[in-house]
Amino acid sequence: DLLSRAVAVAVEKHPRLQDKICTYGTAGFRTKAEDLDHVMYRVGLLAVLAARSRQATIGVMITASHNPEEDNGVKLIDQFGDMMPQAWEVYATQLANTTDKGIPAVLQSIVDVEKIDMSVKAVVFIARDTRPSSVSLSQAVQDGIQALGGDSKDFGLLTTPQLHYIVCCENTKGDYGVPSEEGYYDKMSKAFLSLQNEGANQGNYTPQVYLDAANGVGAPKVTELAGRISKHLQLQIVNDGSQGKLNYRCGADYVKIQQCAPEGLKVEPGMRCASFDGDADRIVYFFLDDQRRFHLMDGDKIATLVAGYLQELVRGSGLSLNLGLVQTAYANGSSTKFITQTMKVPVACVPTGVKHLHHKAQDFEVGVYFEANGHGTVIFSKGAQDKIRQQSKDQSLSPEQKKCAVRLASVMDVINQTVGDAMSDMLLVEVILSHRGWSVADWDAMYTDLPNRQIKIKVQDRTVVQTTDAERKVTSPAGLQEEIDRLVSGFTNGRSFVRPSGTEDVVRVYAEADTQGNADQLAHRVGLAVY
Ligand code: NG1
Ligand code: ZN
Repeated sequence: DLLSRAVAVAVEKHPRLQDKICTYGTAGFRTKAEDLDHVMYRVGLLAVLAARSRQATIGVMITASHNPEEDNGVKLIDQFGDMMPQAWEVYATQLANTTDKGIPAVLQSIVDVEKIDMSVKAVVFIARDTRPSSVSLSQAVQDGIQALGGDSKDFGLLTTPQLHYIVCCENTKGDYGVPSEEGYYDKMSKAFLSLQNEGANQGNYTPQVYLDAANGVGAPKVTELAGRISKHLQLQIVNDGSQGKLNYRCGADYVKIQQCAPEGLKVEPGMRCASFDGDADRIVYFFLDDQRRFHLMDGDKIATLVAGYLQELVRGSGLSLNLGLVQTAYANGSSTKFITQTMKVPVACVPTGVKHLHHKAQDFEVGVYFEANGHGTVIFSKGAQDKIRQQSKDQSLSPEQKKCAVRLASVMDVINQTVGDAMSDMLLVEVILSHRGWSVADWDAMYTDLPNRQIKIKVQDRTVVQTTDAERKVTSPAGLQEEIDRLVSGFTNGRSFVRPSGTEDVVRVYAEADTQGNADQLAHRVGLAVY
C-alpha cells in the first residue's frame, strides 16, 4: 500500500543518513543543503496529506531566502496562500526526525488525527529559488509526493510570493487572479499602469529605481515584470545573478544589517535604490544624500508610507474602515511614535515571524504589517474589499471621492495580500511616491530613525533565553531583564531587548539610542550580559 511504498522509496532513494534534529520553525526547515535530502522527501509526503486533508491544492517552496548559498530550506504553503497552522509544523518536525522505518507510523498518526481520506486526489504546486542545490531537493519533494500517490506540478523557478499567489488563485477559482506566473505579472502590471496613467511623474518624483536583486530568483522575475511596466518605471537591475554570488555582500538582509549599500551597485547621491532578498519576499530602499551619507528606508518606513496613503484614500473616498498597523519589537521607536502620535493609526506589536504579523493584521479591516527587515504587505478583510469595490462604482460620489475610491480599488490589485512580496511592495511604494510627488529624500523625511544596532551572540543553548510581551522582556535566565533595564537606563532614548533566533543558532540583541555610538555601545553591553 501507499505507506509501505513511502518507506521503500525513502530507503532506496532518500535515506536518512544522519540523526541531526531538524525543526520546522518560522522559516520552515532551513539548514545546510547537504542535510536536507531526506527532509525534502518527507515534506513531499506531508504535502500530500495536507492537500488531502484540505481537499485543495497546496504549495511547497524550496528556498533559504537570505541565507548563504550553501544553505537551503523548504516551506509549505496552505490553500489560500497562507502559512500552515502550528499543528502541521509539529507534524513536519516529527516526520523529518523519525527513522526511515518510522515513517508509516508518523504518517498514520497524522491521518488519524486529521481524519484524512487517503483516496482523495492530491495536487501540490512546487517551485524553487536559484540555489544550485534546489534542483535535486525539488526532485526529492516530488518523489515524496509521488510515493503517496499525489500529483505534483513543478513551476520551476519562482519567487516565494509568486508561488503563494498562484496557490491562492488556484484555490479561489480565479477570484484572486489567474493561477500562473503570467497571471501574476498581468495583474500587477495592469493595476500599476492604470494607477500611473492618471497620476505619474509629479513633483520631485522620478520614475527610476536602481535595484539590487541579491543575485537571486528575484532577478529574472523582476526582469519579466520590468518589460511590462517600462512606460512608467525604469528599472536598472544589478546583482542579477550573472556574476555575483547569491546574497553575498548584497540583498535586503545585508543592506539592513550592515546599514550600507550592497556591492555591485555604484550609488550616486539622490539615486533611489532598492534591495530584494534571495527569494524576493523582502525589500528595503536606500539612498545617499549630498554628503554621501547612507539612508535606509526599511520595512518600518515602507509601512508608514503605505499606512498613511491608505488612510488618506479610505477617508477621501468617504469610507470608514478600521485601519491598523502591525510591527514587531524590531520596529524603530521613531516609527512607532510617528505612526501612533502623528498619523493616529493604531499599532499592534507581535512576536517576530510573519505568521504572527499576518494573523494580527486580520484584526483590522485594512491591516498593514511589516517587519523592520522589509517583509510585509497589506491585507483587506472580505468586507473591506466589497465596500471598496462598491464605492468605486458608486455614481453618487463627488468627483474627488470617486477618484480616491477608484484608486483604492486599483491599489488593492497591486498588493499581494497572500504574503510580503518585494516586487509588489516596490510597485506600491512607487505608486505612492509618484502620487505624492516625493523624492526618496522627501519620503525619508517623514520621521528620523533612532540610531540602532542589531548583533548576534553565539551561545551554548539559545533556548535558555525566554521572553514575554511580544519578545520585549526576558523572563529567563533570572536577572537578565533587570540587567538590561539597568544598562538601558544609562542611555538617552535607550531601548534594548534580546531573543533567541528562530532560524539561526544565536541570540539576537537589538538596541537603539540617541546616537549611533551609543546604540552600538548599548548593544555591545547587553550582548556581554547575555553570555
Ligand atoms: P529570527 O532568526 O527568528 O530572528 C529571522 C528574521 C525574521 C523573519 C525570519 C524568517 C529578524 C530580526 N529576524 O528570524 O524577521 O524574517 O528570519 O525568515 O530580521
Ligand atoms: Zn525571503
